[in-house]
Amino acid sequence: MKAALEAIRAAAHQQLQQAKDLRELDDLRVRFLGKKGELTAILKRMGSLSAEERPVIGQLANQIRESVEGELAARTQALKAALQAERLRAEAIDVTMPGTAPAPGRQHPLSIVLDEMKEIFLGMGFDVVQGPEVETDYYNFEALNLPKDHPARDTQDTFYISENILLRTQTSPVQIRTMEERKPPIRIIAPGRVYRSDAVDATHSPIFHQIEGLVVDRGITMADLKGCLETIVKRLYGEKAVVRFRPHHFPFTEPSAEVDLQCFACHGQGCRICKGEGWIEILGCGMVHPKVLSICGIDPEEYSGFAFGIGLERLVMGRYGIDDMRLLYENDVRFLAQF
Ligand code: 2NM
Repeated sequence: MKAALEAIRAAAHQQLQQAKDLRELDDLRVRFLGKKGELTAILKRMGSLSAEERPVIGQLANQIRESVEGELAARTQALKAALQAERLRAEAIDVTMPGTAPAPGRQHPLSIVLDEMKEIFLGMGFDVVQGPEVETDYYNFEALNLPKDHPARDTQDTFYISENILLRTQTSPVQIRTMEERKPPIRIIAPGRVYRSDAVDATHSPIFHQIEGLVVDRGITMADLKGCLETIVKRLYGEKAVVRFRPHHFPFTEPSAEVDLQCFACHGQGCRICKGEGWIEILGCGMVHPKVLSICGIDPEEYSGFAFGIGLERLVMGRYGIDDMRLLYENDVRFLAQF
């Protein structure tokens, strides 16, 4: 019996050392220490022993049980530690690896040029004002001296929401609202989105941007208009920029003019960029019509003013050599990343 017990001790020791995982260890625990295990089987046969042998074998059996239990606990501990170490190794994060940098966003070319324009006008004492994009017929047309049958009112050009509500076709309604609210002197620009029912092509979009300006005070003349606009064009295009004022007609200004920039590529000779004209139209302007001033509650006998409107898209396209307006709205990052 003693030999059988020693054999169990040796077998248990050898197999515990060889066990490769926790399941194998548990199988060994059942096999050696369990109720139907090998050690229990031997202890059951103790009844057959003599009174002298019984305590000796009993003590040895207990010793072996304790030693197997101890070794089992130690091996379990060791295997758990190895498993944990392996998991930590597998899940380890190398904090010294370079991160994936998020691509920084960039300013849209329309915003770059608009910000530059605002900076120029703020420096000349203008306020930047905003107004609604959904307007009434009154502010978009009526107050601007556009008679009911004027072609610019045609539904082909204007997005109507109802008979009297529409998407503004220029930012002039902002200037009407400002003249109603403020007393002269007024010096404002109204930049913003405007809407016209145009088909999309390389030079047209139903949504585009305008910067309109307005100056109202005592004694404002056409000379103020010319000086102000020449200054702005030179700030934008450089001191060498050459401009000309060409008579035009707008219902809301009298007299009215369009301003052309001499083509920087051919200096007025005519080339592909200016389509053979030698000049590129950049803005419309004029002295605010006395009727418009009256409508806004400003006495045209006491005050006069000038106004102008610049298309932002055309400015941006000229600046960066962009030949298709659609590029400005498609938001293709390969395009936008270039500015
Ligand atoms: C332009 C051209 C000429 C203009 C006029 C006014 C207002 F409200 F004062 F009457 N605002 N903007 C104006 C004048 C706009 O855009 C090409």
